[in-house]
Amino acid sequence: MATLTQTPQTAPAPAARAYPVGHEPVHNYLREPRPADDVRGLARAWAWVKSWALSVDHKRIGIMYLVAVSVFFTVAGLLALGIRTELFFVNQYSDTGAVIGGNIMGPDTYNRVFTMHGLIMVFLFIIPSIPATMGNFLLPIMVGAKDVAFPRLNLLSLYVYAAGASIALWSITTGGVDTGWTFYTPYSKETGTAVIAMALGAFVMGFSSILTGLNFIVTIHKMRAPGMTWNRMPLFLWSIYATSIVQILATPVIGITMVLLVMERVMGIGIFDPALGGDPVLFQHFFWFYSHPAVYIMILPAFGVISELMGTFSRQRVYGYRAVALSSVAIALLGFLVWGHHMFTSGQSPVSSVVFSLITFLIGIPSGIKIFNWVWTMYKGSVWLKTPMLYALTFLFLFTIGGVTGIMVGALAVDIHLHDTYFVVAHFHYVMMGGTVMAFLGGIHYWWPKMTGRLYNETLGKISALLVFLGFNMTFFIQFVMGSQGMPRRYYDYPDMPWLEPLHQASTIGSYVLGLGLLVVLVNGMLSLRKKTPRAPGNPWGGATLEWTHTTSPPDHHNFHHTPLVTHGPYDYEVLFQTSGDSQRGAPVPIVEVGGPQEMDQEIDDGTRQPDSAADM
Ligand code: HEM
Ligand SMILES: [Cu+2]
Repeated sequence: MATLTQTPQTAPAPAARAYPVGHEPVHNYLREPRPADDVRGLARAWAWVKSWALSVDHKRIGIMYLVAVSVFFTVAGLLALGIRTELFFVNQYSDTGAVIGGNIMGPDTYNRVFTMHGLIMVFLFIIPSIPATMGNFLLPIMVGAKDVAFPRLNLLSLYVYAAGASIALWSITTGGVDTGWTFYTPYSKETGTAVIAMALGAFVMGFSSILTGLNFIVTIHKMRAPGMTWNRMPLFLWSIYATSIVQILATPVIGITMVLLVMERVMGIGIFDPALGGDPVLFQHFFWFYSHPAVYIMILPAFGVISELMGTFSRQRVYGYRAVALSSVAIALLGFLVWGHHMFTSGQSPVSSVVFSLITFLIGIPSGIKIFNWVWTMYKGSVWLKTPMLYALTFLFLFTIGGVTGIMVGALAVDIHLHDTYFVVAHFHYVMMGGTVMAFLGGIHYWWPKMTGRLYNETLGKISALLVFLGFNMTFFIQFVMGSQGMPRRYYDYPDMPWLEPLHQASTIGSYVLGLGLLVVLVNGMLSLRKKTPRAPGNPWGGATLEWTHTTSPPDHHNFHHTPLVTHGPYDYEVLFQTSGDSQRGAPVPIVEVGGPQEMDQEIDDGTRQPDSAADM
């Protein structure tokens, strides 16, 4: 054939090349750097491990976090199924009061199980979830940079997180913790369980959170590509920015609180123990002064993900860009002033309770601004119901319920009744799982082709979204009902309220449906990594932010071949793409040159260029 005899003279002229000479994409971050070809066997495996474990590439660090948080999510999820299974039946008691049926674990084990569930979900999964995985992977690309400002510090954050997580997990081997994830004194001072190890684990992980926040703030301030003004930053970056502020300002407080708790236990310094002149309620102030802002560390990144999804899948400029961006910052700041709403029943002065209740209501305003803008974006655009958008819609539905019930428990008089019941459990699951986890799942599906270079199966994706939606509501909506009827949280049995049994059973069945949905997500991800799965084009959804318009899937080791020049906003779809109806949506055509070789973008966007190395990835 002619190609066999082709000579260099017949190769395309340099002007027509996709990449300028010397800038061809030789690296795919998943494959490169990799061991030299002559390294074989165990040495090769070791070299491969090292190439990941010592990598300062923000993308590889993001993937390593993704693996870690997924493992912890699975572990904590299995513990949750344990909790739900225990509550399936009311226990039966013999005449002597011994439990003779209806339970799978005793009260002490139950206390440990829900505590470990909460601690792992909060500190090991949800706080790092979106910032550490998608934040790390995408933030440098979205600002048009090669990496974060301090790549080595970024790797250090990963190791500090791993060290903290190991200390926390080690505490399980020495009996676990039974205080609830809130570590309230005086019980946390008295209990014989492994509070010290767990507190130290949380302390260490805090440094990881602080260092990551610092890195992101500096990156956003100093490394934006030419033309990437503040008003052109994707909303995901605004939300990560706001999150980072909270991480830096609030995390030291939980750190010092954990240290004080340890000192109280070890040395009896008398700060929380009234017998020594301390005050147990002071602990609650310290704890919530961090942990209410921390709920914004959990939800703000989710807001960012949802903004990206709303824009891309409505093919519409996100309405009220500035309001959406600045409301994240407003929430971050207001979030520092409401911690006392967790303490309405603690005996704090009624005046403070009223003030905390009032400020709590104010948070509803910036949150509402976001919801309205997203809904308006969909209304003005035309919604494309792909899996990520299904999760975004689920988010919108569930987070709204979570937010409104937040206002309900934020109302002083109502909360006196609902405090420490399943109503609160339902509320925070609607915001944390219905909000953050749905955004996490939506984001993972949206950026999966970018991260892995592979397309997941859309049908399986939709099935998973449906199961998760149904399972979630079945599990948790019922808990609002049970809570308002007085079912207390953190109880392993409900002998005085046998009429709740059918509701508990429905909730438990719901949790299995939810678990099944999440299993489908996992299976779908695994299947997509098989060799025969189709390769993802550079921009399968027609996104307009830099990770879609200017990088391959998966991105090159250095992200870009040229620093991009940004001449448009992140959602200027009409400037960037000509689309002619729905059928064209998957294959947008860029019409302006925004820096970097035009041909490169063209090839990436129409999917004709495949990552050179994907075949043997
Ligand atoms: C946006 C994300 C949110 C997250 C992640 C979140 C998370 C949580 C968590 C984990 C708890 C339970 C604390 C515990 O274990 O005792 C809780 C309780 C509470 N939340 Fe939220 N929340 C969010 C939003 C809101 C909003 C928007 C409001 C009000 C405007 C609110 C008001 C409350 C109140 C008053 C309580 C205490 C209820 C009680 O213990 O009696 N939350 N939230
Ligand atoms: Cu709060």
